[in-house]
Order: sequence, then structure tokens, then C-alpha cells
Amino acid sequence: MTDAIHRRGWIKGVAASLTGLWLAACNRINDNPDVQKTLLKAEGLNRRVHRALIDRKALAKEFTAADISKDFKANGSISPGDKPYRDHLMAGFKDYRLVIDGLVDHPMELSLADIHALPSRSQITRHDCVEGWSSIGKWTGARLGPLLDRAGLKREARYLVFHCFDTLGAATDGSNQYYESIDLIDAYHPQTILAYQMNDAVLPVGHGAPLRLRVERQLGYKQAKYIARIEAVSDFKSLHGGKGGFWEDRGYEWYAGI
Ligand SMILES: Nc1nc2c(c(=O)[nH]1)N[C@H]1C(S)=C(S)[C@@H](COP(=O)(O)O)O[C@H]1N2
Ligand SMILES: [Mo]
Repeated sequence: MTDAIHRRGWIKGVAASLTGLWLAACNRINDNPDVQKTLLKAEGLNRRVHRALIDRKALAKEFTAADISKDFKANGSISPGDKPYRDHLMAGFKDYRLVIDGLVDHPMELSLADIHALPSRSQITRHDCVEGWSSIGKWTGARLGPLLDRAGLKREARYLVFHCFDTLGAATDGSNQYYESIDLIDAYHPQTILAYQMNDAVLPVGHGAPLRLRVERQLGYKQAKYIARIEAVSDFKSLHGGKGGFWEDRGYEWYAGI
């Protein structure tokens, strides 16, 4: 107790002397136009970084049940023909396991039942595709943030890569496998979920069964469907085309914020 009081007194003392130093420094700074200019610049930069961060953490607009689109367009792959996917689909996904690996302390393999037991969220949001169409749907799924906490991201982890089951086009060497990546700000955004339901029904094949990403502050192509594996990485230069996503490798922006 007395120790604590002493410590508080000591801290107060340090604070007071720091304040004194700071005031003295301020006076000196105020006298020096060059230092002032630099400071103003730094402050402007900080403010911009800060504002950008706040903006990235803002929630995407949520809608009401009445706004849900009657006919939510299914786009890109809508019925993957890839054998591993077909096998899972035929078996009702009973042997499906979501793999979480890469730069994590506890690699995981989760069944759909495991995923359903995780902290979840529902949201009615608008999906915007670069092709120029939008649809509103309700998504329910496991929140990615708490799941990553369980997996335990290593310090070097900076991005999550979503490896999908589907390939697009004719190549047979795996170079046309769909994949996407997001940074940790989006990964921990409260509306970022691994969706297993759409409009209160089991996620249909056309929309990414059994599991698809909803990262609501980004355009359609970031919303990886048919997720097989989530890999934590420090960078994605050595993956596929090196640009962090199927469409990014073909010229789209990696950051598709909306
Ligand atoms: N695995 C996979 N994910 C994908 C795609 C795809 O072809 N394969 N297409 C993307 C694009 S361009 C869009 S607009 C959305 C479409 O999602 P929807 O079918 O639910 O509308 O999925 C995205 N995620
Ligand atoms: Mo899209």
C-alpha cells in the first residue's frame, strides 16, 4: 500500500519534471520556425495516417431485411468442377476441414461443426462487383478475429491468404487456382467473417459453399468463395503471380477498399 503510494508520488514527480522539460522544449520549438515547420508536417502526416486507420476500421453500412436482393447474382466460379471440391460436395462436406496454417503458433483443421461453434456474426450488406453490379444479402459466419487469436498469429504474420478449391480457365498446373489475401486490419475488422449462411439458409454452392469470406469494406473479388485453407504469411511475393490474388495477378488492385 505505502509502496503504491510512494510509487504514485514518484510517478507524479517524474510527470511534473517531464512536463517542465516539455514546456521548455516547446518554448524553444516555438522560437524556431524550421522546427515548427517540420513538426507541422509530421503532425499532418500523423493525422492523415490516423484518419486512414480510423477509416479502415469504420463499419460498412448495414441494411434491413427488406433491402435484401431477391436475386443476388452469383459470379465467377459458381459450380467448381475441381475434383477435391466435387468429392466434398458429394459427401455433404462431412470430411471438409478448414486448414489454418503458415505463421501461426497453433495450426488448425476445423470441421464445419467446429466452425459453427465459433463466435459468429450476421450482417446485411451490399456486395459491389467491379463489373458494376451490386446485390444486398445477409451473411452469417464465424468472426475471423477471434479465430486468429486462437490460432495465435506469429509476429511476422502480416497477411492472410485464402486458398480456394476452384480454378478458373483451362490451365491444369494450378496457376489458375483462385486465391485472395487481406491484411490484419481487415482480418480483425468486426464485420470480417467466414460465412456459412446466406439469407438465413445454408450457403449455396453458387455463393461459395461451404465457407466464403465476407470482408465488407472491399470489392467483390476479395470475397473468396470455396475456402480450403487460410495461410498466415509475411508477404505473398512467392505465391502464384506474386500480387496477392487471382485477379490482382491479372491486373486488379490489391487494395480494393470501398
Ligand atoms: N473462389 C472464388 N471466389 C470468388 C470468385 C471466384 O471466381 N472464385 N469470384 C469473385 C468475384 S469477382 C465476385 S463479384 C464474388 C461473387 O460472389 P457471389 O457469387 O456470391 O456473388 O466472388 C468473388 N470470390
Ligand atoms: Mo466481382
